[in-house]
Amino acid sequence: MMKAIRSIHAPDAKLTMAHMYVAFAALFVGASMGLLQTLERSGKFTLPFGIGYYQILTVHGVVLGLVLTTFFILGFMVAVQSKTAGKYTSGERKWGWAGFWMMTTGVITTTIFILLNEASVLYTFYAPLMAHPGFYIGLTLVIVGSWLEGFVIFRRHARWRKENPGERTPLLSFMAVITMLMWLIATIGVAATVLLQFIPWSLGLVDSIDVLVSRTLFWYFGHPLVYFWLLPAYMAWYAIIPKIVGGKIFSDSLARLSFILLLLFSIPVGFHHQLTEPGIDPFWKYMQVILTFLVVIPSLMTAFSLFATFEARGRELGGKGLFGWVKKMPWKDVRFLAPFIGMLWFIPGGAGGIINASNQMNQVIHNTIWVTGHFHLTAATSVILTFFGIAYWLVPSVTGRKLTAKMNRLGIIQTIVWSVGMAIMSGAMHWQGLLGGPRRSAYSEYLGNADTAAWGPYQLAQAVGGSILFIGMIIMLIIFVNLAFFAPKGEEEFPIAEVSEDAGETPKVFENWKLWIGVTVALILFAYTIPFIDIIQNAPPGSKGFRLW
Ligand code: HAS
Repeated sequence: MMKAIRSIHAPDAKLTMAHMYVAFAALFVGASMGLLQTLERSGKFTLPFGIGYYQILTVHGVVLGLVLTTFFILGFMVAVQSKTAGKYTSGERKWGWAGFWMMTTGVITTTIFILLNEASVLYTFYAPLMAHPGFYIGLTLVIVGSWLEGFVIFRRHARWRKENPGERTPLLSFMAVITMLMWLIATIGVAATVLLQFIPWSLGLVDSIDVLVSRTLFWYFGHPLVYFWLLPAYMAWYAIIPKIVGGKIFSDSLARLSFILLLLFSIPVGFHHQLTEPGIDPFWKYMQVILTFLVVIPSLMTAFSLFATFEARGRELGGKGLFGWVKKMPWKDVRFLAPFIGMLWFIPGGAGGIINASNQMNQVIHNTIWVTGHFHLTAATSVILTFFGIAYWLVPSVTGRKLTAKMNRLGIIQTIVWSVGMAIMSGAMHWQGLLGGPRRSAYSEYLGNADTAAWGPYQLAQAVGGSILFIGMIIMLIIFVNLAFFAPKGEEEFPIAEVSEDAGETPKVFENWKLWIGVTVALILFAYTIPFIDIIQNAPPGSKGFRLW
């Protein structure tokens, strides 16, 4: 029998895998709820045992949007940092575990109150809906736990710099720092609203809440939240996929620059989720829309850089003509196929984002199920297919097992099933949204009305797509369990690409953290200070709220 050879230090691998177990358990719970939602909305199915639609929608959003993503990302960061910067000290690892357990305790606490139907407030927990204090306290634990892990990532990077003075830091380690920095700065907003507004209010210490302040603080966090999901996918696209296709990173500088731009511009743009809200000066909405369009630039840079990598490699292998290189890509390797299909879906997904950000068009799609269609393409396809693509090699690589040809084949089937399911579901959501179909609405309470009957076919299509996605989720779980526990022992590559010889020197300024954090803070202060003072000074009387418990 082959010996198990782990690609990273064994105790670091255990910490990584602990995150992966929670992430994939979350996938099971969350995606099952998703199926139930589409079935309920089709009008052909009634939820059993008095379970409410908004209850399962809350489980779905919290467990997939906050738990699966955060745990997967932190597990991936822990592994990447250990691989590229070197193993952690036992002290660092202890803090990592402390963060992990704090997050896990938070998840359990939050889940209990959602399951008790005392926190059916959806993942955005908009006031004046009031959940049980346990829901908010659980979320706080998740955030503080993630901060601890973030500091471990920072410390390992800083230690590498001390150990290698004057050298360019490993690209993936640098990217992990940006990702966690963005998370840290963004979560200050949600921590502020939860600690200063929601917890005192739900405990009855104060009797009302300022709704606009809470929504503004939430979206200050909410937009960078989606980039926190995206950046790890970009890490794989920039620095891992080139190795899988046998090529090189097109440019180290370009990759670092696009991560810095994402850090700068992804936080001061939260108002683009609040374009229809009264109480925010239109001038500041306009400013934040401009900043939103600036954040599109690094994504376009990413698209061009990836094209360049693929094309250069394809031509090296003899691909001729404009698209001859496409044929030379390793289509039968799921480590490439899954993230590549994710990239393809990001083209319409990103275009949808640009539509959303355009003020006039936002008036058409806001609060319609178009938005749900948008984030199922971006988050639930581009990002998640890339996460699956990472899991196919990461899990066996850190556990000392092999990605077998059989699991590779199953992964290819998974990618196709997921894409077909999502094309049907998300396509129907976009279409129904354009016709004015509302998001977050139950058939039993709204969609079943006589005047909404015309939406029936779209809702049915969503149920068909949702059922196909459910099958995709089950296939993914089979692969995960196989790779984590049953795949043959051996050695699986942890693919990290080298930078092309043709790429220029990376300017030192990219590693000047004081500068980039300073500019980030300045931009946030510019985009938020005046409108925030305005919101507080002109606030209407606080809302008493609707207690759900
Ligand atoms: Fe978004 C709402 C604007 C990107 C997620 N978004 C949401 C919500 C979520 C979400 C979850 O301005 C709902 C929140 C809620 O519950 O209310 N979004 C944008 C913009 C972008 C964008 C401008 N969103 C994302 C990403 C997400 C995500 C990424 C998750 C991961 N979004 C909005 C707005 C709203 C919104 C408004 C509020 C709507 C409302 O009114 O409620 C941009 O960042 C998109 C830029 C992307 C591109 C695409 C680049 C393409 C690439 C792939 C290249 C492909 C290759 C392969 C190389 C410009 C990088 C090619 C090979 C071949 C052979 C062809």
